[in-house]
Amino acid sequence: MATYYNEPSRTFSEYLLIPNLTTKDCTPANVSLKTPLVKYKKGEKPAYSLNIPFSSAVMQSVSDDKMAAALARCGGISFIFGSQPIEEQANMIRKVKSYKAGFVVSRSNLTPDHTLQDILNLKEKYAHSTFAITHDGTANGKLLGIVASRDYRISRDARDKKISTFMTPFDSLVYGKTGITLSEANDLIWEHKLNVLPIVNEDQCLDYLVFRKDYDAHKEYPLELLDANKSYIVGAGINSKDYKERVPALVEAGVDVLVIDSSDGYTEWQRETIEYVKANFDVKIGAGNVVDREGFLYLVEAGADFVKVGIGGGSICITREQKGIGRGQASAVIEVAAAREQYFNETGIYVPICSDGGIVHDYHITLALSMGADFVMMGRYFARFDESPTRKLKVGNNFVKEFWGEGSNRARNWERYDTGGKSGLLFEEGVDSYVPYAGSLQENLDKTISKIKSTMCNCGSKSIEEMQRNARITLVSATSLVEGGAHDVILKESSLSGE
Ligand code: RVP
Repeated sequence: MATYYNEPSRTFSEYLLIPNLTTKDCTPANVSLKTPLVKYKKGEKPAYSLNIPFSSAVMQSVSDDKMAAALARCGGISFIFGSQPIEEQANMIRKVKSYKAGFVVSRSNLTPDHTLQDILNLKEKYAHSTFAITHDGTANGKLLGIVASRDYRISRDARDKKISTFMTPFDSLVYGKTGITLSEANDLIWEHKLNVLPIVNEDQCLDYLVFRKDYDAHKEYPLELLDANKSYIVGAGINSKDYKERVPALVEAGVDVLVIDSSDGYTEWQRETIEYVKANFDVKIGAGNVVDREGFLYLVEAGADFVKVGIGGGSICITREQKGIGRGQASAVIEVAAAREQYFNETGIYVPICSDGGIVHDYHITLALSMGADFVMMGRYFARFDESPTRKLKVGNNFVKEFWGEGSNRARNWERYDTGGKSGLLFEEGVDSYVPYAGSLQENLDKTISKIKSTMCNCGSKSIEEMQRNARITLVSATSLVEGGAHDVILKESSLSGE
């Protein structure tokens, strides 16, 4: 006979937090959102932590290199989508790693024999205005000069004028030596009123460029998520089919953390994938998605460094309608968090869990964290921003961004939904949609984070761990939900336009 769960499974909207005593030192400025990303032993520190509990979804319409750099700069992590050719995904990883806070691998390079026209072509293609001139035109060749906009006059100079005749030659350049710190580089920039400082090694080969504007930006992002080399930390999605080819390429490109991206992770395919990665590479790997204790323990015993929770709750996901599998996101997180707690008590190993999908309001994030999630993964939330990879369009009077599911025909990410057997699936599990355009990532993150911190203060908690320990969470009835919004008033126009 089938097993029945007599309690209905629930979503975040069915719960509220009850405030605890707020002590005077419990202010948003004193709240830390630092959270573990990968498993660790009691008393030790995790190899990777996030400075904000946010990750962006493993989706074509959400997480490319641009999103990954922008989110790492704010303290979170992106998992670059795996539903693309291996080399393209590896290239995205390389791009993120080369963003290196403050130190940039030069992206526009030419030789002295190139011409002004070549400069103009590159300028149009990449919108860069500083060009490194190296002996072989590569980013790490011997540095022979720099060309900036002030070195030529588009109105007067012939397009075939050789770069060697108008570049600032190496002998006239102020440069830093490899190993210089960012603040020393900045001192040189200020002393000599430079816009860019090349960093060269003892053979005069170019290592990096340090731009004045990047140094300023670096100071503005105190939560940046960096590795030991001061490059951004980046994740990547993999599947349980081509991992033997994909993982080596991603590791070679410098990926920090992998995640097996699947709508149902409680499978032998995932166990084999984790075991292969653990046996062959020194790279962290998360797995999922699961919605119960059994699925969690299975993946943890296989070696997963974190576990992703959630089936069918994603905004573009129709898995529940199509296949009838899934569970309310809140119930799934609550059960998996309890299993994690028990596992920790028994083994002393803490395995972070990620609540994936179904975040609609900012307070859902706070609830997910209170219920035991260490971080959340979001698709729709990030898809709305300038930094997401999709087109911004005007529909009617509103700007929107495109957003499609990995299980939609458009993404064709059948590996994510494959349950073995024939390749290619017969039905979709996701839709193609628009989301309202919301501006820049940072602006929106700042607002969301202020709300989370403010709620945590209401609940008397200065860290996510304290919140998980102290939170008091109540179910709400359907009628009290109505009471929670504006009600029994006639709203003015200005209030109607808010989100
Ligand atoms: P949301 O944040 O609600 O937009 O959900 C994003 C999540 O939805 C993803 O991280 C993934 O788990 C899931 N997803 C992605 N594509 C699809 C689909 O096509 N069904 N679902």
